[in-house]
Amino acid sequence: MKRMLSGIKPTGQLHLGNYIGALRHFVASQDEYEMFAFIANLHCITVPQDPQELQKNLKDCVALYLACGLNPNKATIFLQTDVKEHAQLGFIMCCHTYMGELNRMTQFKDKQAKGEKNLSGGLYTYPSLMAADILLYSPDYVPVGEDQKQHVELTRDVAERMNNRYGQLFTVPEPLVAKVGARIMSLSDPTKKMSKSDETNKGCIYLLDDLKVARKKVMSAVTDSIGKVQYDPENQPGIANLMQILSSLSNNRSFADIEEEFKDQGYGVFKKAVADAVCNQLEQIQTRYKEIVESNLIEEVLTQGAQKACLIASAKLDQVQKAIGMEIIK
Ligand code: AQP
Repeated sequence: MKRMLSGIKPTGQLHLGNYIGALRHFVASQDEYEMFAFIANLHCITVPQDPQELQKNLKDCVALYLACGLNPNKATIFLQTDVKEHAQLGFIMCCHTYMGELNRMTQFKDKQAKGEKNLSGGLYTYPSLMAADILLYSPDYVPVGEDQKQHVELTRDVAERMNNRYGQLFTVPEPLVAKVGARIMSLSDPTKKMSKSDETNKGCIYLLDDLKVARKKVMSAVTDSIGKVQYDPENQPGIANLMQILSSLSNNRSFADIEEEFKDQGYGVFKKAVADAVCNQLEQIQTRYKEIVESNLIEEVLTQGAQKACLIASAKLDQVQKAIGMEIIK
């Protein structure tokens, strides 16, 4: 069975972009692949966090993994810091990543360009830690949204560099980026990605949003004055984004099919259909979420997941350290 790994950093509440671009693919893949899904709590602290809020977001993230359909009997679900090897291999990876490579990473550059002050060293070197997160488990595939593809490509480069230098250490993974839904845009500004760090909250639908609030966000989504439901991301980015959302939430329905259904309808009717699809999905997730947070499932799943992940990660770290010549006793 081929292996797949992915993670989410709950720097805030998970949103529809995380679900469409990443989570639903984890769920769809768990029967066909050996799936590893982790919660990237080290990555969370690359930006300032309120401790109580972080705790809540981490627990919610596990609950949402499960509520969205990840099955702990099929997928290994764990917290990054429960497997200490991530931080240790992360440092080794950092020592094999060039500063020129880190300078090219767009996520860091974007934050810098926005003029954000006091960016941390952890944020700058986070792609090296991400390489460690991936390579510890030798996955064949890493399903990600468009924004993370560059980081998986860096992971491939560092893996190949180390394989050339020390002998075959790492499986070089492939990023898997879906054709539709890999970059869900903000509803209030469809030229920007839907993000946890949305300052206004209006453009981002959180998976735990009240259904009325979510519906209102869709109904107020920025569109255009063309008045035709058609897939034209360049001239109609708002409508194209809503079409991506509707397609992703309705069994990857084709754009042609959506255009046909709404060809003689106004944007109001189309937005209502998108809002119905979004609220339907959120309702299912939230019902299951409520049951999970009232049970002991979160602790059980994380304990079981960490045990399995630790075995694999410690063997890989040992192999790497031996190959580099770092170990004496083992
Ligand atoms: N808008 C999006 N559309 C499609 N996929 C997305 N992903 C994130 N946003 C979108 C994918 O979700 C997975 C987990 O991402 P993450 O939460 O670890 O990091 P991120 O991409 O930095 O997410 P945010 O919401 O933009 O966080 P902040 O605001 O903290 O920077 C990844 O596979 C990602 O591609």
